[in-house]
Amino acid sequence: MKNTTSSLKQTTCAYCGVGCGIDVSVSQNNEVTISGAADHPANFGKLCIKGSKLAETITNDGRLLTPMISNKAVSWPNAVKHVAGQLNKVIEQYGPDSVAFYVSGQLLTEDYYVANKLMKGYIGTANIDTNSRLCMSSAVSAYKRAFGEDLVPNSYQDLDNTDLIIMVGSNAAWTHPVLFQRMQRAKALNPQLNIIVIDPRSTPTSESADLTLNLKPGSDTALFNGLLAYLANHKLLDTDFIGNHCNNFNDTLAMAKKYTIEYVAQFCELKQTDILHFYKIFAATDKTVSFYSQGINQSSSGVDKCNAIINCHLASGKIGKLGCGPFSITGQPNAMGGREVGGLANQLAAHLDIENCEHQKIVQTFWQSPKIANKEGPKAVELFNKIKQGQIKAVWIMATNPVVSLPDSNQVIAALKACPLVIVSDCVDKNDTLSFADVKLPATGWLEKNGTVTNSERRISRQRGIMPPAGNAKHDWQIICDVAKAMGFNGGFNYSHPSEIFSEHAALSGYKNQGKRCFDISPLADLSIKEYDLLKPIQWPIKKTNGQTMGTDSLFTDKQFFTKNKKANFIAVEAKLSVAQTSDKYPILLNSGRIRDQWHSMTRTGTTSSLTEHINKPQLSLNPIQAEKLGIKTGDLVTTSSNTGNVILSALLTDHIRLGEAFAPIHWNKQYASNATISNLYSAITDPISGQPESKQTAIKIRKCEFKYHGQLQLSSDIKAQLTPVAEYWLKQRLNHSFNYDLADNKNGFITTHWYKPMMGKAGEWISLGQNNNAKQVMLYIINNKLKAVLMLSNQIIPDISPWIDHLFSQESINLKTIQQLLAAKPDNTFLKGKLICSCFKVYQNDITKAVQQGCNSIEKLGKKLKCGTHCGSCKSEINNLLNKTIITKPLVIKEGSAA
Ligand SMILES: Nc1nc2c(c(=O)[nH]1)N[C@H]1C(S)=C(S)[C@@H](COP(=O)(O)OP(=O)(O)OC[C@H]3O[C@@H](n4cnc5c(=O)[nH]c(N)nc54)[C@H](O)[C@@H]3O)O[C@H]1N2
Ligand SMILES: Nc1nc2c(c(=O)[nH]1)N[C@H]1C(S)=C(S)[C@@H](COP(=O)(O)OP(=O)(O)OC[C@H]3O[C@@H](n4cnc5c(=O)[nH]c(N)nc54)[C@H](O)[C@@H]3O)O[C@H]1N2
Ligand code: SF4
Ligand SMILES: [Mo]
Repeated sequence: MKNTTSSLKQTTCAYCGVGCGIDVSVSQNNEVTISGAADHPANFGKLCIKGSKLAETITNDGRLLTPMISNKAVSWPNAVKHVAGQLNKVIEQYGPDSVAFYVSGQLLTEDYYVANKLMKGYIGTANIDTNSRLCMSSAVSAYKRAFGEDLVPNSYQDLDNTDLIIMVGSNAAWTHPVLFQRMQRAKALNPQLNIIVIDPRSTPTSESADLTLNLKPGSDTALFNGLLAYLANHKLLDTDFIGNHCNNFNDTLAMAKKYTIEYVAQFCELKQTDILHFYKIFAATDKTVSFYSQGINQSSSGVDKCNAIINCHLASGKIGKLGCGPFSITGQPNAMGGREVGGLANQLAAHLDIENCEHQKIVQTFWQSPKIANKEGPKAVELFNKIKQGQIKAVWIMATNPVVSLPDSNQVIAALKACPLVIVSDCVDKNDTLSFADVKLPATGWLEKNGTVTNSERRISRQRGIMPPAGNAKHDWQIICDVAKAMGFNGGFNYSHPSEIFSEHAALSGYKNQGKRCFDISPLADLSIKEYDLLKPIQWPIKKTNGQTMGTDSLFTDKQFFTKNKKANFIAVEAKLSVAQTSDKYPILLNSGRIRDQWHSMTRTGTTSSLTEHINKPQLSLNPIQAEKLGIKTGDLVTTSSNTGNVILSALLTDHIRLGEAFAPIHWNKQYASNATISNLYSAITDPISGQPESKQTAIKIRKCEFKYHGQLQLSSDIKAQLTPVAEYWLKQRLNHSFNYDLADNKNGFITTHWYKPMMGKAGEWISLGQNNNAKQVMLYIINNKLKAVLMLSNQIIPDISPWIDHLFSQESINLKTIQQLLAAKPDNTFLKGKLICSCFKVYQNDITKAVQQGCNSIEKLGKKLKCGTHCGSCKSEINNLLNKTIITKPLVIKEGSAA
């Protein structure tokens, strides 16, 4: 019988900066059902695979449910008293600069606002930085340089109304899937629309592109400087716009002049014809959006790269018009909200500047605060250096996992070990950063939290508290305010509802503004709790006209910018390659990034088998020619080392990677693997302006890693064992009915009684056949005819049959034939299906290839037959890839009257 729905509410996705609206219904027995919100303008009902599987990640298993001091549970009053007392003690003894907060684009705006207020207005220092430093800070600095304020000019509707999208350093097919699908729909409706992808790798995003430029890593500035020079040389500039609305054009062009096509071809390692093709299309297309992300931002010259792109939009007047503009896409769900409240160490609040006396006065007067920070604080990498050097003695980390995400994780660990007081607020009870926490504070998670987030197109949406907090978890804003009050700061933190914080944030944006700052949401300052609860998604800046509250979709339509003379700034930039360069010792350049179904350090997405199947291990993608020289085949374990550390990954040979390069995903960490934390390999090299780390390039060497003994242990998930593998190499994966551990070691007998522990005291038996003809030893553990564990040992890497074994764990009983198949490690043929492609409908590679052979020669036909790609669409580019092996892509279309 169906449960009657007790509530249906709209909230915003927990993951990426697209900011999709989600309708949530909770049945009377607390079953959560979700679907894309049809009326949310970010997604109009669509969700990607991560978003659509959110309900499966809602569980109290693995949640931090109570505050802990030195790993002992304590009450909230004791935890708050302890944290406040210790912070005050450190401040008293060493001054305000001895404490710091490291926060996150995954906090809500209300949480972020009070964290910033406490540090900058009450403790009185700017020692607060955020993981957005690793993500958006180069884009922020570039917008400020060009427009006078951190302003993303675009809206998603520009993607529906454009004729050219240039994807630079973005793998949106996997990282912003709902927007990518929107671009694909726009392309289907508008055959004029060209999509050009600029990325050293070929990616799922480039599968369906009209032109892909696999440039040399780090060389993007040269490509865009060359475009500026080309526009000037061919008299394709918008001279009116440049003359009337821009500063500093001549100096910028003078610097760009040397970037001839020949020079760019050599610098970027691209073909001259491809470059010319790109330049011609750009020049010929009025409506052009440049859509850029971490391939641009995460660089030691990331700010310059962003400005090189913006320069080309200014020079051609492709800005402030529908379907045009330099669109930096945000990563985290509330990266933009963090920018609004001033969560970075070099901002104040409400887009006000920290080292500007007038701005300091505005904020301090508004807050009525005892102090105001008046100089920039340390940026993320520097902040952790200061902790390591002992200048910062207490750090409070909220909603981020820096041991996994900051470069040079060994140094981050050293800093946390050296720090006398490490406080961590998180939703989960274990992650690599919590391992070093003196105090752990349980925070509410998605569906429990209540507040606002702002997406990539400046759209503020509500995340609504639909479920009660898990255990004793509290909202981040409450935890911060409780600590602030216990520190003695009574006046500024007496909020009883997040809407009060939002109102204050909105009022500050309008305070002494008079049109000087674009960020103004003051018409929302006096929303009642009810109005706040009902707030519909709205884009800032927000104005009140004739009693109507109105958002703004596109900026700069009046050609007015937020610099002193209201003109946009061209910025003269020189192309610089990454600081990290290969050498004889480290001959390969490693790139890092995301995979489709995992989110960052996997604290949520690693917990459901629906998301761990698509790519189930950390792989090092390598060019086959390179791999052959190193004697490496797909599936081999390889040790990958740089001058800062090493990891062990599974090799994947693919011609999508340039020679001399490699790619690894950022997600795996100590919770899931012995040694796969990619940030181990990256040095803490940063952009001199933004402080953003160069997280896309590091020099490595690779060698095949030969272990003498291999093992695979798969345990039924009802065996609640806390296994900490002891093998030299291990990898853990959550499947539907089991956990699977891949193991390898050089010591025989490395699988000691340790592995039998979960079974001890259980009334079952081990069945073993010794060595079978695959040189494997297989042992089964069976309780009352039900399979509970399978252990395989071999002197080679064991072929992965875990999906089949997982299926057997779900069976009521196991028969003799299956036992024999298991002991021979020979799965049913039906389980040899190749890679999972469509996670929504569980469609595997072999199903698709077979259907193509039977005549399904389009995504639509395949969708009809197998349903693949018909739900979230995140797998469409991979289906396309399988199809493309037989179908030739169509040539580029350049519109009539195109440039020379
Ligand atoms: N599935 C999934 N989606 C996510 C996230 C996630 O963890 N998982 N995280 C979210 C967050 S916080 C962010 S910031 C975004 C990031 O979104 P993206 O930036 O799209 O993702 P990345 O995979 O980090 O990197 C993008 C591309 O940059 C390319 N690149 C590397 N070096 C260069 C270069 O020198 N030049 C150019 N032009 N390209 C280069 C890489 O090859 C890669 O394909 O994703 C968001 N969405
Ligand atoms: N080499 C390399 N390094 C990178 C990148 C790269 O491309 N390459 N990308 C960088 C980028 S763009 C980013 S954004 C970072 C991401 O890196 P992180 O921010 O470190 O990664 P997450 O796993 O998202 O960590 C979020 C933590 O907050 C917890 N959490 C979630 N919601 C809440 C909440 O509401 N309250 C509290 N208190 N806790 C919460 C989660 O359980 C998790 O432990 O990684 C960066 N590092
Ligand atoms: S694109 Fe996917 S991850 Fe991003 S907000 Fe939408 S549903 Fe969530
Ligand atoms: Mo990010």
